[in-house]
Amino acid sequence: MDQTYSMIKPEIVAAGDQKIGEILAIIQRAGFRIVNIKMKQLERETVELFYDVHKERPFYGELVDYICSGPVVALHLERESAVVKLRELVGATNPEDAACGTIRDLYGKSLSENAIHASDSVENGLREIGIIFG
Ligand code: FUP
Repeated sequence: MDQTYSMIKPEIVAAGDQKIGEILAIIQRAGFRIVNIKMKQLERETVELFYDVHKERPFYGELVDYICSGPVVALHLERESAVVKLRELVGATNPEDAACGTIRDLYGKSLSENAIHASDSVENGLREIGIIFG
């Protein structure tokens, strides 16, 4: 079994419980086990550390502001090939490019407000689980 980290982003959480429930159902139907879950307003320092790899990118400041703009739903997930399978389920970074039926296709609004995060490697997943869940 592999571990991965996912995070339902603020614009979805702000839209209310129904969308959160729908996204959790998609994840569960795809065979993921929820090891840990919490809805939380993240501290700025936590988000800066979380997105450290993007520190030099032009969108870093806006990305941190956005993730700090309201509570997120943090998810520690487990499944065989969890990282690859979750990224398939989530779709491309830009919802406009996301395959039909993926979470970003169904729920994403724009490149920056793209509904959900999914770790891009097993190593980063463990790092992100550590940052968010301790
Ligand atoms: P992903 O792995 O699909 O989440 O994408 P990245 O790690 O490349 O980017 C992380 C987040 O930064 C994305 F979810 C959205 C945001 N982003 C922008 O706002 N602008 C960009 O040009 C690229 C990414």
